[in-house]
Amino acid sequence: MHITRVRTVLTAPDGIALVIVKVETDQDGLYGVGCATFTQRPTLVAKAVEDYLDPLLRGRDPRNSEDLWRLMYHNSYWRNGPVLNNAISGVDIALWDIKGKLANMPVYDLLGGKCREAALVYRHADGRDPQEVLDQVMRHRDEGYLAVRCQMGGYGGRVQDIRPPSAIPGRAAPQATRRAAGLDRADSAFPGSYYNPDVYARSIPTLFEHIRSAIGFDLFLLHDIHERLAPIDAIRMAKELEPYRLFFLEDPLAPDQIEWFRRLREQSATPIAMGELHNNPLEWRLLIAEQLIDFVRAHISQLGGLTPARKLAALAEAFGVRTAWHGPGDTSPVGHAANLHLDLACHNFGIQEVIRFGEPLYEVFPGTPELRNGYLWANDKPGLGIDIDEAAAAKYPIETPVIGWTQSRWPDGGLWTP
Ligand code: GCO
Ligand code: MG
Repeated sequence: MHITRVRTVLTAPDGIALVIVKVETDQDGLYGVGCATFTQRPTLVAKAVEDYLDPLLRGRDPRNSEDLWRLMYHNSYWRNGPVLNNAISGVDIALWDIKGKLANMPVYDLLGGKCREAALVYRHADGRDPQEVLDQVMRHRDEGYLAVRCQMGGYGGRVQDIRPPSAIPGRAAPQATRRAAGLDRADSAFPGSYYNPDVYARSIPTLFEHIRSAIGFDLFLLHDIHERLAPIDAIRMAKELEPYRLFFLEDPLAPDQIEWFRRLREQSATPIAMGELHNNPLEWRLLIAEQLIDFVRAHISQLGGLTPARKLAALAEAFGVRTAWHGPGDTSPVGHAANLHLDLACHNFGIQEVIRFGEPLYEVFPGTPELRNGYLWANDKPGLGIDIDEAAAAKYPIETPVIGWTQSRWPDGGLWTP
C-alpha cells in the first residue's frame, strides 16, 4: 500500500480561508483528509504541501504515521514554525483518517475509545457594552449551552481602525472613559487596530460583575485576554476576576513570556488556559511540568496534527492539566472533527471551543460534527467521519487581503501582540 499523491484544497465557505489536505493512496477509493488551516497565510501552506511534502511522501506506506511525522518534521532541517507545521498537521490528520478507514473504526477508537459520549463546548458572546454581552450570554444559555466565553468589543476591548488623517480613536468606544479618550487623541501616522489596554483591563471585571449578578453562577464563563495586556496587568486582572469563578482565563501572557506564568500562578487562583500559539514542546513543557496552567489549548492543525497532540494530552494528564483544544472559525470542520476525536478519547479532556457551523460549511464538509444540548457529537463513522465535497468547495474561493486586525496598537501608536 502506498501514497500516490498529497494535495491541498483551499476554500472559504464562511469567508475564512481554510486549507484542507487530501492524501490519496493506490487502494481503491482510500484517501484521508486533514486540516492545515493557517488563515493568515493559506497559500504558503499549500505551497509547502505541494512542492515539498507531496514528492517526499509519494510511494510511502500511509500506515506508518509515526515514522512519516518525524520524516516530514526533520526533512526541512529547520523546524518548529507555522506554515511547515500546518502542512505537516494536514498530512498527519489525513493519515489518521486513513488509518481509521482501514481499521473500519472511528479515530477515537484507535486513540483508546470513548471516555465520554460527547464533548462539552463553549460558545462566544461579544457586545459593545455589558448588557449587550449579557443578552448574548442568555441567548446561548436558552439554546442549551453550558459555557460561554465573554468578550466586550473583541480582543483587547473596543478596537478602532485608524487611517490617517482622521485619527481620533476611542471616543466611539462605549466603554471608553474620558481618560481613555484623552490618551487616544493623538493623530497617528501608523494605520492599525487601536485599543486601549487600560480601558480594556478595567472594563472586564465590570463586565463579569454585570453578568454574574444577572444570571448567578450556574453557567461556565470564560474570557480570552489574547495577550493584549502588559504581564503585570494580566496578573491584576486574574486576581480581580477571582470572585466571578471563571472556567478559565485564556492567553493572559504571550508565549514568549513563559516565566511570568510563575508569578501569575503565585498570585491568583483563576484557572489559566494557554497554548493556541504553541508550535513545539519547548513552549509547553515547562508550563505543564510546573503546573502553571490548568488547560492546554493547542491548535492541532498548528502543532503538527494528532500525532503530537495525543502525546501532549498524555503529558498534560500526568500533571493534572486538562485539554481545551483551540476551535475558532479558522479551524476547518475537519480540524474540529480531529479535536473532537481526541476530546472523546482523552480522560483529561476539559472543554472544547467551537463555532456554529453555517450551512455552507455543512455543504462543503459532509459529516461535520453536530452541536446538540451544549455538546459536540461525532458521527461514529470510520476514520474522522468527515469528507470534503470539492465541487462545493470550489464555489467558495479564498481571498488573501493584507491582515488588519493583527496590526494591533496601543494609544500612542506602538505595536502590541495581537
Ligand atoms: C480563540 C482565538 C482565535 C484567534 C484566531 C487567530 O481563542 O478563539 O484566540 O479567535 O484569534 O484563531 O486567527
Ligand atoms: Mg484565544
